[in-house]
Amino acid sequence: VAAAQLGPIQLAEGREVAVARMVRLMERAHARGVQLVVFPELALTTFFPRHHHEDRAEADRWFETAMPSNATAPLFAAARKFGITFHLGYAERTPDGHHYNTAILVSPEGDILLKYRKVHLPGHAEFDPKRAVQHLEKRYFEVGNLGFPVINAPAGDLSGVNMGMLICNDRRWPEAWRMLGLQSVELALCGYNTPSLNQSAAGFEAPHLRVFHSHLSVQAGAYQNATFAVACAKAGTEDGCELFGHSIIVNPQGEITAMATSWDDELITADCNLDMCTLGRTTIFAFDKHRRPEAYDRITGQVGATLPPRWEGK
Ligand code: ING
Repeated sequence: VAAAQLGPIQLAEGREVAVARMVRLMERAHARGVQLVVFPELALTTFFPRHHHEDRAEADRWFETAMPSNATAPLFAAARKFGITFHLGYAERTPDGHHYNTAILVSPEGDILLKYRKVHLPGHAEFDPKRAVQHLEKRYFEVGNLGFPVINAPAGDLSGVNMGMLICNDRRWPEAWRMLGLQSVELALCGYNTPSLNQSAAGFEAPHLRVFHSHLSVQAGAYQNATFAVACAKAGTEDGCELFGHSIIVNPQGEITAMATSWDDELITADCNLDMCTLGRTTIFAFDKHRRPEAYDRITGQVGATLPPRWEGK
C-alpha cells in the first residue's frame, strides 16, 4: 500500500492541477509495485473550509457533482492503466442537494467499492471573529449518513481484504475505529487536512503536539482494533495557512512502518501482511471473548460528559 501525500493546493489552482500531481504519484506507486493508493481528504481543492462564504451556495464551487468527472477522469484512467485500487477524499454534492465530506474506494476498473461520509465534523458553522483562521466544516458539510461501513473487496493480488475508511477528525474518536474493528477491518484508510497550529483561541498548544496527536490517534486505533491503517495528509502552506504532513502507515501492533518526512507531494509505501491482524484479533482484542457492551451504556447513551457525584464522606 501507499499513502500519496499531497503538498498544498492553492485557492487559484483548479482540480486538474491536483489531479495531474496525483497521477504522477500513482505512476511512482506503480513503479514500486504498489497495489493500493490512499490520497488525502478533500484532495481535489484547497482546504476551502478555512474560507467563509456568507452564501453557502457560493461554496458549491468546491464540490463534485459527479465522480468521475472530466477533471477526475485522468485519475481513474491511471488506476485502470496501472491496476491500482485507490482511496480519494473529496467534497460531495448529491443530486438532491446534500453536501458531505466524502471518501471513496475505487477499483482499477473504476467501480466504487465503498463510500464513506465524514461523521465527526470539527470546527464551527458561523464565522468566528476570534479565530485567526476559520474552520467551517460544520457550515459546509452535513454529518455523514452512511455509518462506518467496511467491505470485503479485492485489492491488488488479494481476492478479499476487509477495508474501511475514516476522514481526518474521525481518527481522534476511538468509537469510530471500534465501529470498523467490530466489522473485522484489516485496512483502515484515512485522509486528513490538519492545521499545524491550533487556531481556536481556546489556549496554547505546543506545535510539536499536532503531529504527535495525529500519530497517537492512528497508532492507538490500529493497535486497539488489530488493523493496518494508512493516514495520508494534504500538507504545506495554503493561503498562508500551514497543514502538517508526516503521513504514516501503521501495522496492527501500532508500529509506524512508513512515514513521510516532507510537507509536500510524497509517496510512502509499506508491505502489509494481513495475517498480522490475527494475533490481536484472537487474543487481546478478541472482541467476542472480552468486550462487555452491557457496561458501556454511556458510550452511546450520552453525548456530552456529566459531572460525577460528590463524595459524601465515610
Ligand atoms: N482537521 C483537523 C483534525 O481533526 C482539528 C481539525 C485539528 C481538530 C486539531 C482538533 C485538533 O485533524 C480536520 N479536517 O478534521
